[in-house]
Amino acid sequence: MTLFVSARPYDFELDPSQAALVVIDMQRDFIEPGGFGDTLGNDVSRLTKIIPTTAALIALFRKHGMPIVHTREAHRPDLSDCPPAKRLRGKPGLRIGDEGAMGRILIAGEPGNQIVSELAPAAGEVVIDKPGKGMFWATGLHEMLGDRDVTQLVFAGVTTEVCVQTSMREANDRGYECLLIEDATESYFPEFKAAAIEMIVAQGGIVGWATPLAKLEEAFEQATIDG
Ligand code: C5J
Repeated sequence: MTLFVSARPYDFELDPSQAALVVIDMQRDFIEPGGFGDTLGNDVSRLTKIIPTTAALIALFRKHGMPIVHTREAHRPDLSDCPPAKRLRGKPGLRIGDEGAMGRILIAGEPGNQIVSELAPAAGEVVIDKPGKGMFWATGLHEMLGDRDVTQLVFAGVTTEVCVQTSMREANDRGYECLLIEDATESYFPEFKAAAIEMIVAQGGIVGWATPLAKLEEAFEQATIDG
């Protein structure tokens, strides 16, 4: 069955038997006050606003029994997977690995590294700890998706122009068709979100497609009506 999802730059032809949802880095470190995003001087309330849309998107995939992957930007406690070039960049109040309000910043297993409770992974859903911005670097995710015959990825999460866009570009290079749900992704900088989406859909969808959640829901409803 193919679902025709109204999207930019043109309809996305979704095959539910070959698609997975990827929810990028909806972790407390980026979204809640006191986390890494906050210590970098960002207004984290912008990111909190997409939690309901992202929850509805997750619910849609669960309802249709489709696979869901959650990622977290996470480093090992000994920081052996965090190059100094990443840890030492900028002049943040706290660096990766430092003790923050929710435990050590961006360290696997710490309270701040957990996915926000509203979007908590369910049993059987894949959770990937990624040391990079992109979801394929040092994670084994490509092989895992291959084992499940996934060829299409629907994207949500934060931040649009950093980990989401990097992951979409990596996915595009690996042959996946990628659809970004525009109201289930956010940036600390509205202009960067808008520009990232334009870059993704430009030139005939050089990286992929983009659409609001309502259009994806409509496509599922239409398929139900058509039987
Ligand atoms: C950042 C991310 N912004 N998940 N990480 O450092 O986008």
